[in-house]
Amino acid sequence: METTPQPPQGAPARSGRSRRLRGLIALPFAALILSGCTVPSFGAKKSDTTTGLSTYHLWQGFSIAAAIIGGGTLLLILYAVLRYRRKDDSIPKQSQYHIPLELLYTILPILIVIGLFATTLVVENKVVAEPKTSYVVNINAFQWGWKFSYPGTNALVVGQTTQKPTMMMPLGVDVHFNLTSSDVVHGFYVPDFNFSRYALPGVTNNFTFHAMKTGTFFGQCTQLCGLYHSLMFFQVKVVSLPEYRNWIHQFDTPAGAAAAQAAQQALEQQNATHVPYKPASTTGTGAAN
Ligand SMILES: [Cu+2]
Repeated sequence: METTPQPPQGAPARSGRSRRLRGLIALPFAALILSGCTVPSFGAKKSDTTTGLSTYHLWQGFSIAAAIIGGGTLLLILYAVLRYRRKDDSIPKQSQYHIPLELLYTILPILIVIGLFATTLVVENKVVAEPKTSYVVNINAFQWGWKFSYPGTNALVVGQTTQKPTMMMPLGVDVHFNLTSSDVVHGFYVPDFNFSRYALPGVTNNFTFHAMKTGTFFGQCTQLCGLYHSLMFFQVKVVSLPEYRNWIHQFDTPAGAAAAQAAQQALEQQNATHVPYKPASTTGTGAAN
């Protein structure tokens, strides 16, 4: 009698198991790809200021540490699950009270936390440091726009609702900023600088930028501050020191002074009436735009 070869018993169960195993191994990689995780930036921006770059490097360090620790933990779990899965009713060798191992998994996490804390402290101190500098910009946020003034000079830039004012700053030097708000809480955020800070009424927030690259960088308000919050944009333009000085001196000319005065008047009018600026008007932007 002719017989057809039969698959050995248990084969479908085994192939089902290996499919599950492959799925389990693929899962972390799929999560990595689907989360849009980019290496080596891990989704962050490489900043164009010295402090922003330090923040970026800190973020990279944290991401790499998390990947190593998370990956290692996952591998250990998978190893234990697969290697010691139930095969029969016997109890596998027990290895509790292994003092060196217990010391290792107690001390190692503590060292990791100390390392992360210490590096964070170093970077935070760098970000909030206020080195002495003669370059100062006052930033004032209001509903709904930005005013940039330069103490000791006539330079003034005001951008109201529907405008995008440009804050000028020089390249390669420390620039000190005093950030205030005239009315409610606003948020001063420049993504390319990895920097965000509240603009609070009645409080002056200080910080320093040291730009490493010329260019124009986008900024916006990040606190829901009222009706026209979504239009509270600005730009940061980093230029060479001579260019910056030239720009400041423009405001000493009659035309520059008149533009600055018009900007100031338009701002006062808006602050008094809370009526958004009409883009059809010709006043309000200062000589910078
Ligand atoms: Cu705002």
